[in-house]
Amino acid sequence: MSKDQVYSDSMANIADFSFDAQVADVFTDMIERSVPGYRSIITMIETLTEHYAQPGSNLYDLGCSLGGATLSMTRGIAAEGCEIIAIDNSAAMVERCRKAMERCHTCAGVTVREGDIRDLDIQEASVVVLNFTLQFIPPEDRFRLLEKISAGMRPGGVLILSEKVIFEDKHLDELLFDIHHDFKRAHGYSDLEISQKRSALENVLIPETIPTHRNRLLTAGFTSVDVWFQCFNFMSMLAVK
Ligand code: GEK
Repeated sequence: MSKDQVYSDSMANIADFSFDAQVADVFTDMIERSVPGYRSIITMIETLTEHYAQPGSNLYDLGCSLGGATLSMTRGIAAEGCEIIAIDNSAAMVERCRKAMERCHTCAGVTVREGDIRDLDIQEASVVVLNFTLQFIPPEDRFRLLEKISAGMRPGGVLILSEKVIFEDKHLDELLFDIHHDFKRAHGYSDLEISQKRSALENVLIPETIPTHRNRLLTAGFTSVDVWFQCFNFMSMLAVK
């Protein structure tokens, strides 16, 4: 696995973060050292897929990056006749994700598409994964996207929504922000790397509170919504149709 050193040298100007080839080349190392609980969520997506995938249905990995969640979904499917659609709008990610799927023995039913998840047609879905992707969608587009996902889901299907979050309680918000900083330092990032990456993400990754996510999912048409995993200021929710 190539080591993430994208922000290790001092930069005069810090451009907005983008999922380009430089990021795609080190993405697995970057996300594992930056997102507390990422590996646990990826592992549990296999178990959740086994539980929720319905025969003859579609499964979607929206913002698939290199296909980490897609691979877990392929391992979890026990139902017959399922298809997986993995989509990302970064050409660099899609190219590498396609290569990973070619090397994988459980991935025959996977189609990898390059495109914007806001334009994707979603139908007959039993499992939809938004694993740290919604936070990169402009806030004004989030409700419409979730409503479209809900409308394209079968009853009893599930959306797995993982996000970085903020907290209404100011003390807790600052505490978990600092602890996340400590997590990154403990995983080998310098203070310079942490602060330069934070500046690059400032206008690109917009986190929201857990109640904001919960209320919007309920309004978008999901019937049962709650957090199933949380580690510091990173969490994952299940939203059942
Ligand atoms: C994982 N789910 O490893 N349309 C399609 N893709 C998009 C869009 C969009 N509008 N906006 C952003 N992306 C993955 C990790 S990373 C999370 C997801 C992170 C894509 C973007 O190109 C990137 O690959 C992904 O969403 C977000 O389980 O880096 O924190």
